[in-house]
Amino acid sequence: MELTFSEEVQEARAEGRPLVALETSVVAQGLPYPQNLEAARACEEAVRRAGATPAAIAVLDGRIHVGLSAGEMRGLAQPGPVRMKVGSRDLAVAMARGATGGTTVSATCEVAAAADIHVFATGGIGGVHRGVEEHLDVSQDLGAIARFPVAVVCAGAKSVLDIPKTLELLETLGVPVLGVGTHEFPAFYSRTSGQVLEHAVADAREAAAIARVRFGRLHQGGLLLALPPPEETSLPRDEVERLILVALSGAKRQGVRGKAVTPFLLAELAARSGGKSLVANLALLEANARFAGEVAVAYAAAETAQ
Ligand code: PSU
Ligand code: MN
Repeated sequence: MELTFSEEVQEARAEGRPLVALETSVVAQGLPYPQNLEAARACEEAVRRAGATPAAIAVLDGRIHVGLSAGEMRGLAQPGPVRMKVGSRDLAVAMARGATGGTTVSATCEVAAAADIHVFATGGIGGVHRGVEEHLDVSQDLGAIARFPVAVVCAGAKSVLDIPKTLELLETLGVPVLGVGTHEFPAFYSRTSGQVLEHAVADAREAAAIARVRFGRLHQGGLLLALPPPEETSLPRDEVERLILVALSGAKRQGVRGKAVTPFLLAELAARSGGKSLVANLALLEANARFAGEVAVAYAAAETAQ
């Protein structure tokens, strides 16, 4: 894969220092300006404080970038020309047409693996949407996580999705889902979902050790590290559920379909929660980035030890 590395990422690679991939669909589609830019910067800083190097991934003018300069990130975040939402299946179109866009979890996993980056921080993954029996909407994120050897740190999945079915499909695809300090799968804004996980890890070291075995010794695909969102800014489940029901009925009424569904629901939730969902979202993104940084450091240390 043809990749364009930022100077910072290039140096980290040359010195064998730990890297953390970051997605940018959250910047281009998931959050409003200027919170999207603040979130991107906070995530990059959190990764650095943990001792790793951030590698935000995006497609700029048809080239796949691994690591963005401050100006490039601002360009993606600022309102202006429509930015493409680039999933794995959109990569070829975006490149051939010289397009610019933010990469989703699926494309970010694929690019990270090609860049030999094995840890990736996002907010929440895509998954099986509610009402799947009618519209068959299942995010390509799940297949990509299964396929590419990347540990994806997330705050679980938003309950705009069907969380039990999402977990079932992850099992079908053979993706380990590890709770971080908990046996309960988190629901993004809320710390609980009612879904119990078989396996939990206590800390970044334990997570990195499992990732090492899976990628280095077994040559298997990705895994999910589910970190509950920070307590202070998390929202009660019933409050989120009420907002989601309104957002979902809005999507149905307006006939929103395909890749437009997730950005539509996210914007509706932000608008209807009076900013509380945004505060929660920023806090969990940063927490995930910090933990991913710690995992990347531990992963690199385990490599040296082997
Ligand atoms: N979930 C969130 N915030 C997000 C996304 C998902 O809580 O910003 C973004 C991610 O980039 C994810 C993508 O990979 O949406 C999934 O889109 P879809 O459901 O269309 O596959
Ligand atoms: Mn979809």
